[in-house]
Amino acid sequence: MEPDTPPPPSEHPTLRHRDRRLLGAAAGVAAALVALAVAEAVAAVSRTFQSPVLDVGDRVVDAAPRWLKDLAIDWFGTNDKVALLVGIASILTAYALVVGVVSFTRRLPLALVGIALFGVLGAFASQTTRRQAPFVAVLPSLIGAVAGVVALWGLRRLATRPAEQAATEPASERPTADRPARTARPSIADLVPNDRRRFLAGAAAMTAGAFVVGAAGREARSRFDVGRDRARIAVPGARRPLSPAPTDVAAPVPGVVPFFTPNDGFYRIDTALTVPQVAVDTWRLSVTGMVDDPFELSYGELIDLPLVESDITLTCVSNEVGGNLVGTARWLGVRLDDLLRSAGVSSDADQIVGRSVDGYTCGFPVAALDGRDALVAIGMNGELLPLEHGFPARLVVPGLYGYVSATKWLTEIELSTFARFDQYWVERGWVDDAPIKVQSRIDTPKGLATVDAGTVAIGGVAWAQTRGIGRVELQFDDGDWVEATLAPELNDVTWRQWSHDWEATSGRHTIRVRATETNGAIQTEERSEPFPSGATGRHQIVVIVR
Ligand SMILES: Nc1nc2c(c(=O)[nH]1)N[C@H]1C(S)=C(S)[C@@H](COP(=O)(O)O)O[C@H]1N2
Ligand SMILES: [Mo]
Repeated sequence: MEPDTPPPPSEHPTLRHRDRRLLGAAAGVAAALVALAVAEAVAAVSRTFQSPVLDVGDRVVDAAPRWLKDLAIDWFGTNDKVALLVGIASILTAYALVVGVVSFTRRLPLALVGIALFGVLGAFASQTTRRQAPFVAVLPSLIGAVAGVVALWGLRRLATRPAEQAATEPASERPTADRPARTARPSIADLVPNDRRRFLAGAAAMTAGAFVVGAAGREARSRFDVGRDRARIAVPGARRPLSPAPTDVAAPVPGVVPFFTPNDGFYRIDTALTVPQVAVDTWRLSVTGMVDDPFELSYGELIDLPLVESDITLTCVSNEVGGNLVGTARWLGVRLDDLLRSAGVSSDADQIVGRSVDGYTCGFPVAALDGRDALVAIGMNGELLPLEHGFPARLVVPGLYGYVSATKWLTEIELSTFARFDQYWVERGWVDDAPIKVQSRIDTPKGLATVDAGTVAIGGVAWAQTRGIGRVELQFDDGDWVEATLAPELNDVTWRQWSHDWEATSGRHTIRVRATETNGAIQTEERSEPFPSGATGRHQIVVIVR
């Protein structure tokens, strides 16, 4: 056959079904990327906007049942947020593939409705997140969806022979009695190889453009990052500074955690997918609710109040026996009782609610303000609060699990009652009064470690904030409990470190630890899950001595 001969009409190279599906899938993904990129770019326009992906992610976090959250933490640990975003990306991709295939094999309008629906979902998420977003927050989703619709429609056009071309077709293609006229509307069946090249070029250009625009949007949004603001603010001094802690509060055994947990190693637990960026110039802390004189403070006014320092061990209720969702810091802040005294708390109020800029809430008894150093903290271990730990201000209440007390990115303290208001985790079944339970942990040796026979240094931490640790004991295999050596107590709201020299004989040994509070209460051996009020049970490890 001569190369230039056009194919006979009967072999006109229409697109086979499989190819349509492939091109449709590619078009779907390209259009989805365009939609997401445009949404990111729009989200970069204003601080009040948010990436729709993150909005949807926040919704998923809030709506996920507890077993799913537990599973996510089990599988992914503190990477659970990354896992969630990867999950959302996978679902988005699958959805885009389906929409694309539908647009190339079935009805284009159906596919366009599919994209529009996705925009509506994003808009819905933006309106129902905890941080009461203004109505304009729907714009990134909606404009992104429009861009996606246009992109998919355009790609379909590129893959389809324009209708006018039908008129200029060779006579052999004109309708005859036995070959009915094609519909005037361009049909996917008309795709010719030349168009396929244009289609692929279009899809590739859209994909590349989406990455550029999306990355530029993310980059532009970073101008709202407050890390630089924070770096410019000097750490204010305390009216009541603490002297440096004595060094002997740390157990003299390598392998035990440092007494003060470094900020960058401090556990982080929150429901925020991205760290809230709170600009100090517009931030306000208000004291509201059942008080005589509600008031509001700017950041400057807050840090000008008398500041105190206090060493406090913070603990997460989700900490498993032996876990590390616990850390100690020297906090700098305003005493909450001082702050509330100036507002005049109603005698009917029994709950102090802390509200975060991201809508998170905690709540704890007014009765917890019994003289302990409950703080509106602005500093941590000699620095301003790190962004992850609640910059510009957070609550820290000694003796209560973080979820009821330690609101980060704090913006409102509301006096209320337990009857009237359930905070974030109480709505999800956790208890509303959550004192920290006594716990102890073996830090060294590590479980399943192999050690040499002879003297083995064992060490760890124990905590019972507000009651204090009076004794720590160890049990080797099924022997008698032996007392470990306690490092001096710094105060009764920090953990206490302990150590013990063990004469290890070869073989496989189980080591258990238990703590006793200064009031005589012994840590129970009864195992219970963190839900709904904190784990109980004793930490034990197995070591191999050779
Ligand atoms: N805004 C906000 N504050 C929050 C949380 C949260 O999800 N959002 N989590 C709480 C929980 S469950 C704990 S244990 C502590 C953890 O504080 P950290 O991340 O600084 O260690 O913060 C508390 N404050
Ligand atoms: Mo927590």
